[in-house]
Amino acid sequence: MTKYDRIVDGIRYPLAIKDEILEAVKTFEVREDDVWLITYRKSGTTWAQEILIFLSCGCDLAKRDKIDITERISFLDLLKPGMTEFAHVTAAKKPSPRIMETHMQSRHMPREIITKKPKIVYVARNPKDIAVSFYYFHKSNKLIKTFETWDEYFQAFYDGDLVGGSWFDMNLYWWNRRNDDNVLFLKYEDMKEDLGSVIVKISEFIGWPVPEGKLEEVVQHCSFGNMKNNPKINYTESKMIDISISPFMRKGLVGDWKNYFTVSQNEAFDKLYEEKMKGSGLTFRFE
Ligand code: PPS
Repeated sequence: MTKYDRIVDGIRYPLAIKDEILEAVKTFEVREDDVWLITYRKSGTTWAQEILIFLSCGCDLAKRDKIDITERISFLDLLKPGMTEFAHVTAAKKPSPRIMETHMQSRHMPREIITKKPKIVYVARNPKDIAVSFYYFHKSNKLIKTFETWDEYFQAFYDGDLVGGSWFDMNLYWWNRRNDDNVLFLKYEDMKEDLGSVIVKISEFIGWPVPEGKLEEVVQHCSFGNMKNNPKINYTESKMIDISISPFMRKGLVGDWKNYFTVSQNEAFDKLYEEKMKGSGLTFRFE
């Protein structure tokens, strides 16, 4: 246990996510018409979230502008200073179709996610870029620990000992469910390469169409540059994130890890990656 977090069933959690919340979330009532966005932190959640919100309002910018993200998205692991009602309680009162979001590992997520078969969009990102993005998130997020050095942080990431637990466990769990009818497994790197195709996939999977001739506009709306400059999306107004330390929308690149991993860290991580991913068939683009 630290000043910020503790371990529950092998997974590190911020202290503010109390045991009773974790217990209540397990029996949270999932609806068949929910859309669930599930990710390991820093995988492109906010990006996919914006695509979902935009699609859900018919890609109408005026309608989108009126939407408050925290109202539209029910984020189960939400922590906000001064929060009076926990996310699962608020979500239970929301009308369908809800857009639900979680970073929880399988052992803590609502059990009905499996039995009710809501639509699940899972976004994965290569772990090296996640490591760097998450490092800056630890620095700027006031509710989680800041590491003194990159080396100290790297070891914790390597050990799967950060808030949210092991990247390998979570990604392999959802990869093994990728062929379920209700699961769409996406990769951040593919979104970077061809965002339009991924948007079409999401749109067809959920059944929220992109109006004829509007795809380019959706791609533009969800581009890194546009999202970085939109205060409704980029967390500049958040009390939880100190953007003077690091902006939430930081670089949005594939391959930034090369500026941080030392040669020996990279070798050690590659070895671990090979062991853990062996036989899974799950691959990532790292540059
Ligand atoms: S969180 O805190 O877990 O919800 O973070 P998450 O949103 O999953 O991930 C944040 C990283 O995603 C990048 N991002 C984008 N990249 C490319 N294009 C777009 N539109 C986009 N939107 C968000 C964001 O910049 C973070 O990555 P890094 O590498 O830190 O820049």
